Amino acid sequence: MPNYYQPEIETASREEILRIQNEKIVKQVRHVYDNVKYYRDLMDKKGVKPEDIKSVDDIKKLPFISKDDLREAYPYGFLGTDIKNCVRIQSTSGTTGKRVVAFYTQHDIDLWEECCARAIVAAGGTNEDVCHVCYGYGLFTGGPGLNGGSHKVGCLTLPMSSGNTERQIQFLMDLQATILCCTPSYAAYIGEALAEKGYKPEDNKLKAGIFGAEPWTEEMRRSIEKSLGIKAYDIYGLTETSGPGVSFECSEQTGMHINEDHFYAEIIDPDTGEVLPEGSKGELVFTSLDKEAFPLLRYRTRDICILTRKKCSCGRTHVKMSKPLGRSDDMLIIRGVNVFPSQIETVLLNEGYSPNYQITVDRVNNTDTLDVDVELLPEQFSDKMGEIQHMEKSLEDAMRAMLGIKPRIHLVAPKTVVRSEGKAVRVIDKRKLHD
Ligand code: DLL
Repeated sequence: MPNYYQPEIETASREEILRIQNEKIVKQVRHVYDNVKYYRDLMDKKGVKPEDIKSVDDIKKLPFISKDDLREAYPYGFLGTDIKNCVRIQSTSGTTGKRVVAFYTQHDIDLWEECCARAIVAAGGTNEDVCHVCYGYGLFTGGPGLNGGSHKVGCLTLPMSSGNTERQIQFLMDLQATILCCTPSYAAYIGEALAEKGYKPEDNKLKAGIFGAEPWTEEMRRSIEKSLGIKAYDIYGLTETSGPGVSFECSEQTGMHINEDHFYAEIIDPDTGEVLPEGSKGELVFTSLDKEAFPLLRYRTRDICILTRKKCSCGRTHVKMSKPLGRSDDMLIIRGVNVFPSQIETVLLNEGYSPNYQITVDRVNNTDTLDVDVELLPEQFSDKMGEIQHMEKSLEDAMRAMLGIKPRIHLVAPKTVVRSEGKAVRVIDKRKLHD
């Protein structure tokens, strides 16, 4: 039986969703125009007035905004309300340049937490669950978002934050956690650490995991589901739009329902800005529909996705987005070939290797190099040089078939690739250092 947190809106007819969106967009655009000078200037420059926006169909008339705009307006330039109405800030995990700082009123926090509650209920959560949250707490939105959603559902919430895997495992087992929330790379690590302690997947009480904040493949999903004995659900979001919960997976596990009563999604051609029809692959753009403190109109996420309104067996009617298929800005171009780290991960898992790897890109004598350190599983480990070389070669061939170029593979001993407790840093691009 499908479960909903807010059944009325989650299963509303398309006409009803559109009616809500049309009503909200008019107010949201007026709110932004009246309160956010930075965006008002952009609208004026484009010659668009708030009264030109009568429905979501008119959104395409509005100017885009990007991370660069947010950086330029840092810290208060996009604030949509008086600071005295704000109760919280969160910030991006970015390590380069100025961080994005997002503001929240209590109304904004309530809506955000409701979105996360929808995700938890879609994963089977009820007030009988013990929800172990080991996304980072603090400025990062993962911990606070899922923590708030878990409270709203009425789960017993373990606000673990990230790190200290020993302690994570002790609480997870002792308190018999049933839902695990963290990045997929950390979930894989927890699975591995449990196995090392001699636990089998059936020894824990977990039934579901809610994993997001970084790209992960279907192969990675299957591997986590197996190691923890759970069903693994994807969750998506970004600080700019409030945090996790912009979209979430349901029992069908074929994409994430976007909470369309709060966010309007478009897919555009990243080069021309042209809005693409449903089913096309392109850059995801979000418009908030009812935010007070940090409303963003036509925010370019840089995430490459596909949207679909195909009927979903879970009964939800909100549009679904594919897993992000990469980013328009972190796609690697190596010797002219576009390479997504997720393609490398897919090959590794298909070939029976672990999801612990590190990609290094460099430029030597004006030629790009691609090196991948791949950790061997204990049972693959061998001290025979010939065997290792043979495995490296066959993995290189499998990579070439997928990527179109051949990386250098280095099989390394178990436990030598650094584990991440938050978002995994999969790629080191040394070319940037030479530029
Ligand atoms: O990562 C919010 C979040 C926390 C989402 C916990 C899910 C769970 P930022 O740090 O601002 O916010 O990073 C946002 O992370 O534009 C995507 O590129 C990527 N991302 C987020 N969720 C997913 C996902 C949080 N499920 C950026 N799959 C986004 C792939 C994801 N990429």
